[in-house]
Amino acid sequence: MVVGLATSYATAMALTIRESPVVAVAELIIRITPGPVAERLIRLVGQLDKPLLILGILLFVLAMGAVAGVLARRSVLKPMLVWLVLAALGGTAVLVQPGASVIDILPVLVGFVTWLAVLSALAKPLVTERHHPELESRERRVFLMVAGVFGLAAIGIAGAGRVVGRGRRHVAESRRLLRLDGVTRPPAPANTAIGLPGVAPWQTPNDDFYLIHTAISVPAIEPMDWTLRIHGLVDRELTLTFNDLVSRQLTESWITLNCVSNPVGGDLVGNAWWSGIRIADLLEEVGLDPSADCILQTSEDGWNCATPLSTLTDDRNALLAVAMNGKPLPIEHGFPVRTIVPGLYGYVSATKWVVDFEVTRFSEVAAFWTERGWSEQGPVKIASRIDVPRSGEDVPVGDVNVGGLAWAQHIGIASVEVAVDGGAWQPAELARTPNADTWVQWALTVSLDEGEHELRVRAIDKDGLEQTGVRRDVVPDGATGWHTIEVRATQES
Ligand SMILES: Nc1nc2c(c(=O)[nH]1)N[C@H]1C(S)=C(S)[C@@H](COP(=O)(O)O)O[C@H]1N2
Ligand SMILES: [Mo]
Repeated sequence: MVVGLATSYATAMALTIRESPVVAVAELIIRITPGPVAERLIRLVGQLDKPLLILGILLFVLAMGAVAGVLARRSVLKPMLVWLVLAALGGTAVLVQPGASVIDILPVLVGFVTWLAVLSALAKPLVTERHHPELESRERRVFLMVAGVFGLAAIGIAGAGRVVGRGRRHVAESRRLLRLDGVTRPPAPANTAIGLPGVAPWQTPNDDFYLIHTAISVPAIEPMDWTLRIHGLVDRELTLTFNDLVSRQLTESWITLNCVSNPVGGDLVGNAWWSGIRIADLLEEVGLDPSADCILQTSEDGWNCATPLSTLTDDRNALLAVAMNGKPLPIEHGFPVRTIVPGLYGYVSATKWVVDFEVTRFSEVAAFWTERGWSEQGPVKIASRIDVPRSGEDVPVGDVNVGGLAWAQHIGIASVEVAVDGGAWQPAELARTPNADTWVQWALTVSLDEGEHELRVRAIDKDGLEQTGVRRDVVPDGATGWHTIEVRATQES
């Protein structure tokens, strides 16, 4: 049990910026404990509440280890069930943490596999020698010795994990202490809300913002160690430190970020208040060779993408962003600096942990996703989705509120329309947006008779382009098609 806790702790420390699964369980318990109960307990033990909780969990887990050990005398399967239940609890606690990602489950898996392996290694000799009483005391000594060695190894593993992870935790602390002059945190403009419950909020909180990256362990970069080198087809190469960057003119803007892998109706899209430095200004400083047509951006983790120069030099706010929703970038979202280009999918533009800009030509470069069959150019396609009602939901007969979001970045949405059962397109009411680079909430009321109905949505942009109903897959340059849902109108509901 101890060895499994140690490997799981070491994995969490070394690979993620999160605490160990035991701490996640403690946090979950705190979250689900009713207020009055928690208050009474805290009055009882005061400041010791959290250490005692962790100690309690560890004692419980150790007791379960003893139970698994006893069970292992008679059965191979039963102790496995004990480990499985514990791993499921730990896994659940880890995954319900705000901002959790799939990788956070890895420490739990490592601990689970360790439990299985170590218990079977320790218990096997004891099980086979059970019927030879004269051997038992010797076997027992061997068992205790081996268990002791494993125990010491566990302490070593946990310690090593802490040392490896110290850098990561230090970066988290640097981020917490970082003050960025000029970064503001305005509330979402009031008229951006359509006021229909169930529609995703217009401003996406950092913890709910979708995460896409190829890195297993996300880069941990101290702001003071960060540099960006701008080179290639330029007149004057430039290497910027973090202080160089943030001492420049700051630009802030509401921008919606889209993933090319977002299926029709999907949620790999979010809208935030970004603060950063305009890339166009930096490129003016370095001077561009007229033969250049793109920038090959590279992340500290080696991921790269090629972005058309035209989108980095025109009047849109293509940014080297340092803050998201008024806070330094969360580490998983690219701390300390990432790129944000309104109107382009993330895979061709939104480099997190960006450290290198090579001004070059598309014909000269191969980028991570374009080498894997995705399109070289990735402008965001016009899209709309229905958030309310949910597909498959029962709704009352009569008036039903329908609502969702739509976007046509850098052009803007002119109208959104809904059709019931393939009938006439009915115009929805639109909320407002501060600019054309964000999504817009929409809603309307439709009238439904009893029975099954199909609702679909389409958007029309300010250039008059109608969103196509032709269904296309996300590969190679983004999905198309109308988001269509099915609901049942009933008298009872
Ligand atoms: N370093 C790095 N940056 C990256 C990626 C990545 O895999 N590695 N993925 C890109 C993709 S495909 C998208 S959609 C956005 C997602 O940004 P987010 O995770 O902050 O939402 O980041 C982009 N930047
Ligand atoms: Mo993406």
